[in-house]
Amino acid sequence: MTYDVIIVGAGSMGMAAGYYLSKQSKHVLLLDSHDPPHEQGSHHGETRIIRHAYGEGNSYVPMALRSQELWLELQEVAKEKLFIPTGVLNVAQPHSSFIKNVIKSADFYSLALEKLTAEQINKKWKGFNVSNDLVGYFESKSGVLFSEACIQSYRDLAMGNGAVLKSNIRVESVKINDEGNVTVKTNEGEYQGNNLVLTAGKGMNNLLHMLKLKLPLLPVRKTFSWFHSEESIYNSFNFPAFAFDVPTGIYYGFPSIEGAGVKIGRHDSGHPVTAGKNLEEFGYYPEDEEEVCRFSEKVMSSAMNHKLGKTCTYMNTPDGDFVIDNHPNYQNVFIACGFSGHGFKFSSVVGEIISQLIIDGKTQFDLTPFSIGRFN
Ligand code: PYC
Repeated sequence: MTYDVIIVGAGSMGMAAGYYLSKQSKHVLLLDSHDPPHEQGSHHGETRIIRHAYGEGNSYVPMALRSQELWLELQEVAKEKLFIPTGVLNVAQPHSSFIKNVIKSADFYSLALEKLTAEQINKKWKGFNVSNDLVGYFESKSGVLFSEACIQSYRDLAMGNGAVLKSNIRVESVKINDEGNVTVKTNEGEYQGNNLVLTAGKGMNNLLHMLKLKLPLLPVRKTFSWFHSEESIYNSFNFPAFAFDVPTGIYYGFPSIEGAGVKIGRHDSGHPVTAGKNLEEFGYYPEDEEEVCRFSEKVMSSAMNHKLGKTCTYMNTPDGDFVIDNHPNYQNVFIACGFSGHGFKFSSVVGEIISQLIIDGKTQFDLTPFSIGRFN
């Protein structure tokens, strides 16, 4: 049989695409090298931030707003708790380009944003002890997504719509013939399709190589940590998610959700991953723990001890912007990758966009910033 769409990589973007395509009666095959949601890619660790006013640039805001709508819709349909409106506090020195973009994008799209001095931040949330050189911008409507639960919800609904998922499968080759027919050969057999979606996260360089395309995607090992924290101060009803662009690095974090403890990670830096090699486990590099501990000592008012750390992978592009485009030689091959550590919040809208491109041949979103051609 021939599937309407074969999706290689059923993590955040792929599973969402599988859902939106199957919802419109497309016959979809999803292939994944693990059994999503899982801990081998970029979607684990329980939580992700969704921000609307966007430090990475204005062009992301329409997609962030549509993503938020889709997450709320998914939450309704799946009857699962997928989002909590903790608000997100953005903090930086006033000259930071990240914070300037937060302000600019909020102005441009009329998003509610509350400006706070360091003193006001420390008064509003007694868990912070932010220094006077920093300013904050608080967005109350944004918050925290439960990443694995989001993927599980998409998975359950897509399966209910008739999508087929083959987990723990290895793709050995991908071929497109002169008529545009897609053949994906795996360790469990061959599959045929009319369209191909490649959303395989850290597996993308290998897959793109099979289709003779090279993109500047750099897999980087990242870490994040949970801290023992005072629940009465840091619980998700009283404390926001946050993003700090400070001289020592870019850090993000989450309130303690149901007693899990505050979670903190460093967004910039990290160690490039060697193809085919497993990530070194958390703690291999002294900075895995040291950097987040130093950050928490500097900005939190209450002492926190490190509790648990995990690793994950970012697929970084040179400019930090995503890749969402067709393969230059095959109009029926759709590529979404290079999410550079800030993609999860957009996975709902990216899934919808892929379904629009396949079914309608167009989308209302401007994908120019995410084109493959920008690397030429
Ligand atoms: O984009 O907000 C974000 C984020 C949080 C953690 C990694 N990225």
